[in-house]
Amino acid sequence: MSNGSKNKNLLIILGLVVIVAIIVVAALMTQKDESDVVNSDVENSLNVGPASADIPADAQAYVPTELSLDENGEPIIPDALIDAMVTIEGANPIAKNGIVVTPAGEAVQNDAVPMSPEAPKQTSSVVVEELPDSVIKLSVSAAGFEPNQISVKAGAPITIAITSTDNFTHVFMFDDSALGAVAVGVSPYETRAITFNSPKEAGEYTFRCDVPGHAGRGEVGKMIVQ
Ligand SMILES: [Cu+2]
Repeated sequence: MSNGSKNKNLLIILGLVVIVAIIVVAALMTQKDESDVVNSDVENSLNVGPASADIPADAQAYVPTELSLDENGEPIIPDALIDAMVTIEGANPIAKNGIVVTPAGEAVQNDAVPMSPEAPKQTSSVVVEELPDSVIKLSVSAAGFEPNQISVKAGAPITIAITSTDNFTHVFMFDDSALGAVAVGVSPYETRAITFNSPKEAGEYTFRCDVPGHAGRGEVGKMIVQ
């Protein structure tokens, strides 16, 4: 082989290497851009960091329900609902970056008016024995909450289920207004649940039963955020 054709082959190989490198870099950048858009969109409105690693392993794929349609009649799926998960049917979906969102794909507001569209919503009645392991299960009766202390990771998407274990209606609520929208009401012997992002700020968040007289007789507890 002459020196000339050796050099030519070398140039061709070098050229191929450069092209492959460009393709790889371009692909990586596109991927990064897409996830950045989703993160910043949803994060900004809630100020909660990305917590995809905190999505419970036993969550299931979320099937969007309340979607609007484009001019061709195709459903418009908001970015936040693409590959979203849900821990319990009827609870709020969790976007892939770990932010709990509304069925419209907006970040849930923990300080919204309870039951408003921006608030995390409680599920309808569920069977406590059928709930995934990752769900934090609290029972409440005239004797108080059991357990009356729970620990969660800051900013993580968490699901709390409340079960009334006596003949009373009970209403689970936090004392801090920053969590004022996180509310669950249960009829006697009923279980309902709610999914929301725990506060980003570590600390102790006390909760109570909001039915008059119930907190006074000991239906109180605390959530430790770490
Ligand atoms: Cu109560």
